[in-house]
Amino acid sequence: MTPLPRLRIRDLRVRGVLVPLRLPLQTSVGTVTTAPLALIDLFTDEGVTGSTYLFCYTPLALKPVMQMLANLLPLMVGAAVAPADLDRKFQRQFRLLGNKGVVAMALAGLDMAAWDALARAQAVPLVRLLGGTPRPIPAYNSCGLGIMGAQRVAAEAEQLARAGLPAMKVRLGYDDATTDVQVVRAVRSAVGDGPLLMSDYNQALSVAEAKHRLAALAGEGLQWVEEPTLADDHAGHAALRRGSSVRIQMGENWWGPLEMAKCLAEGGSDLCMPDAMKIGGVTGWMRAAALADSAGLPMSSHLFPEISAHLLAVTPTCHWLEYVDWADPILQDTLRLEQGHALANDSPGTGIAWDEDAVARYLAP
Ligand code: SMN
Ligand code: MG
Repeated sequence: MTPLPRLRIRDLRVRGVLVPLRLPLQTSVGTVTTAPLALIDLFTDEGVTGSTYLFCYTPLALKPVMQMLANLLPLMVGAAVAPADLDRKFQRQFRLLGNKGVVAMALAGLDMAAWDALARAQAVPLVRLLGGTPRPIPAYNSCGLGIMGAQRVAAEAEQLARAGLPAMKVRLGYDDATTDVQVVRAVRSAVGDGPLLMSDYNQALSVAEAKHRLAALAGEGLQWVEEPTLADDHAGHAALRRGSSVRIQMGENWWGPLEMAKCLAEGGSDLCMPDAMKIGGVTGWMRAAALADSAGLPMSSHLFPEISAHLLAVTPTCHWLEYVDWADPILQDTLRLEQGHALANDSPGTGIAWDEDAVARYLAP
């Protein structure tokens, strides 16, 4: 057998794009109309390239993330493409500054690109490198259904239902509990009894108000309610859980597995949904998956559907993949959806490859 190549980091290319959303999304705390993505290509001496993107939430964060990645390059040129080693090195490097925000995003991007390169070097999809096989993961539709009033949400829900996924997520946080309930009912009557409904408050409520709204939503058959109050208020969410029959879903704002562990230790969530970027890339995800497994918590993904399809396939308590089409316009191949499920690609790596014409079209100024 020919020995596997040992990859060394040669260079990094980072490009910023602003990709318009097909369905703009108004949450309780701001509107997303374009996806500000930092596209990363990690080049190796051996000619293998690892690629990934970072979702920067706001165009204001795009340049700082790109600059941080550029700043990291001299620290790693010539280093082995070894994600655990890079993680150890950079955790130490940023102990004083702290590993959140722009720093954590950049490091997660390097981690995901490194894992992509390793899988490509072995000519296997990431899921196989991680010890699994591509398998169908239940997927819910998270495109659209923003805060826009019962009538418009219901019309959009009807449109989404035709896309064929078995579930969808409604954004809540209207002026009062009655309107939240009206919106959920309007969606339910638009899509019929089939599709399951998730919901999301994006941290909009005080604990007292959240208690009131959870009680109002109790009979509406929601799969979960995301982040009713501030994401790092674990005690607040624990209190809400005790009084609610609706499951609380947390995780998209955990910066690394340690924050997840703290939330779980305080009883802050019924379910969990780490974000592949904020949790620390593939390396962080695998550690989070072990925590969810040991706590018996169903684990879903947040954004990043392409890489999450690989990660969820090796997650012991795999629950739902959050499907968004936000990166689709700049990708050569988009995530496969079949019979209500997402399926990781069976080609080498994560399956992320740029549509260069589209990248040129959406390049950030
Ligand atoms: C969300 C994530 C990213 C941008 C806007 C809204 C939302 C989700 O919290 O869970 O999809
Ligand atoms: Mg959310």
